[in-house]
Amino acid sequence: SGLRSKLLEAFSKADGEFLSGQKISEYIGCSRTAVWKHIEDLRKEGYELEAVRRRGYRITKKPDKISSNEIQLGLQTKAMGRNIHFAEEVTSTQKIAQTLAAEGAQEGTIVVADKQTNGRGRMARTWYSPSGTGIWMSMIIRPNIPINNTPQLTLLTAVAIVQAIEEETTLKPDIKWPNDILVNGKKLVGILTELQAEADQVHSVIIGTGINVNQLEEHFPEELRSIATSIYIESGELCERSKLIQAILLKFEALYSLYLSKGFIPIKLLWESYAISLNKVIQARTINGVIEGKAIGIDNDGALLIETDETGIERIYSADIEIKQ
Ligand code: BTX
Repeated sequence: SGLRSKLLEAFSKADGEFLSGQKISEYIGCSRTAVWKHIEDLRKEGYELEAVRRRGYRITKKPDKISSNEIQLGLQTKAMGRNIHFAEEVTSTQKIAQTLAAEGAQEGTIVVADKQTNGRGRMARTWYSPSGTGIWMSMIIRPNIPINNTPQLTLLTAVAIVQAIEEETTLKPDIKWPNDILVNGKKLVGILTELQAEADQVHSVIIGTGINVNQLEEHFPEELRSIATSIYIESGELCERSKLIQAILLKFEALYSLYLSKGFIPIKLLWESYAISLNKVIQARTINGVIEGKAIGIDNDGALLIETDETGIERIYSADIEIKQ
């Protein structure tokens, strides 16, 4: 609205100095109460404002905007992210990518949204995807691989994301099999891999990644605060989402081309170097029950190998794991 841009203009002129409520109300021509309401609206949009009695307000942090242009400008990939579908708000980027993939979208097409109203995790769980702070992205790829190998792509994606985060921030994230990226034991990233296939022929793989970037602790709902974290919470520094997306696409493209030419082994070695769950006693909750034992590695499919006291070595393809020691 006009008032909103006048308010932002006033702050921009103040150049980081405090602006009193009185000054603001004169500048934009509204009451002090209306000023207060506009300030609250700015906060909801992701602005951070410091309020000091008798001095007024100043903006300490602006929201990080994301758009197709921003992702495209400076992107160094050949195919990944060369076709961008961006929307401010969607139900789920996975759902849109599914439709695009079925309609024949080219490999490397990405769907990015600023906010998801129905972000999905595995097994019908929800993924909290508020606006202004995270990366909610789905990538469409069309590898010529057997269906059984698709879990490898989840591991490959995890490596690409960790490498990109290491490049763009001061963090050193860990990977927890199969799809979590953690910092200090809390979830920073979730990956959801889905596929469209027929018989043993993969038509497309849709890799969804959810990354908490600039959230503050209080931005997370209560029930997530003890398990979720963001780049900002962990590093104390804001991270530009479009830059991080570009880095992820570039790392992904390099690893994916390595994978297509040399197979899973080089990816597996990289993955193992970031994994925290290996050589630890873990408890895996699968659809068929709970398995407890030592995680000894992943096999060439990407399955987790667990050595148990009772049954020897078990291979699991999908589970939630908890590290015991
Ligand atoms: P998951 O099933 O491994 O994890 C889901 C669980 O993670 C939830 O049940 C909740 O406990 C926790 N959680 C929910 N939201 C968050 C969050 N923002 N940060 C940390 N923990 C959270 C992981 O599933 C796969 C998530 C993929 C999300 C992407 S976003 C783009 C794409 N579109 C879409 O709908 N999903 C994917």
